[in-house]
Amino acid sequence: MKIKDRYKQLSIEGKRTIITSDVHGRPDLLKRLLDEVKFSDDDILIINGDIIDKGHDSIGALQYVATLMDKGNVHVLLGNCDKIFDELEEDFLYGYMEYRYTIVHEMLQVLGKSKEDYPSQQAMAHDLRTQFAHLHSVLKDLPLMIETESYIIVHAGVDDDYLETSEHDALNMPFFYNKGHRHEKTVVVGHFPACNFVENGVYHHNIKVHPDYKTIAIDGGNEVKTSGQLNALIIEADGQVSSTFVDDYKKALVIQSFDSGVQMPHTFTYPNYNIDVYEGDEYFTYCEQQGEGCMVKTEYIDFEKNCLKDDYTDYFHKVEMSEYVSVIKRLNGYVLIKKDGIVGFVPEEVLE
Ligand SMILES: [Mn+2]
Repeated sequence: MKIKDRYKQLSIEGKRTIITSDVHGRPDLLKRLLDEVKFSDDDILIINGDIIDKGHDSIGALQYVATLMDKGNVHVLLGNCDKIFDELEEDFLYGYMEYRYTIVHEMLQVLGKSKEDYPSQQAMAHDLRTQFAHLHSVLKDLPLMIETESYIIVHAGVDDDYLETSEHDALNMPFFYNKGHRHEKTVVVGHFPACNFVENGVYHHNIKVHPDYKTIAIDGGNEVKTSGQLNALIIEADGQVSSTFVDDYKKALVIQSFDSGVQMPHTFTYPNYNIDVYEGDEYFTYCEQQGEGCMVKTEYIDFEKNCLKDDYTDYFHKVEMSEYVSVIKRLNGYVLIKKDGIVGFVPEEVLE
């Protein structure tokens, strides 16, 4: 299967168009996102793959997306995670299910069964496909790409000869944003969280528009990254582009202004977790990566493996008294927050 075997041409000219991706079992966030952008019947919505898995409600996400698709102005693309109904017999499935929460877990729960209740994996696959045919049918014939007047929309990436791109590459290509391409049209991809492409040492999950290539990465790392979010790319009827996002972190009131002054922030993201670990205390430890030094919050360090446990930024936010910020994680003496979409620390005493 190649893109040329299953793609869709769509005219969006003169229409406001919303593009999102990587909903990952969060119909609640998708609903909030559509409220946030004031999605209406006059707009076009494109969901760029990965409706299911990782989040807690893949079945709900599929059902919600199915009702949206009935509207006629909603177009859904296939993502690699949405292929799971075709992978029920695969050897890797049970191993994958050990570390990822999937729609298979949910379907088994609905049936009140566990995988051990079946005589074989084949028997389970057959039962799930029969009992949940209505869910499978939502995903079965989704296109691999949507092409508009000015955009190519695909879950992970395209080759230069884009119609010849294999299904596997269209759904799995990992670093397309940095790879570049030769297309006249702008390529919009999800799949690989945009935060992994670090610019100026800043860690954020907002949509990234490549400065040199006509590529836009829209995956906000929802359900994948500790501080992730669900993004929307908004293309106005006149072609103007903007973006917004929703997340569900709790807000906290700033009770003391804080400013750590000028900084040159460092951010380390997956898969670049190896570090050299030097001196530190219970709060921060001095570390280096390829000669670049920075202070790492000590809880983030795996001292046995000399690596980070998660994406890390050493940025400190400037905050003003009586504003609200989103709390990602409370750590020893400091809190990881999100402000204006950017992730960074503040001392714990500045928050209520
Ligand atoms: Mn994906």
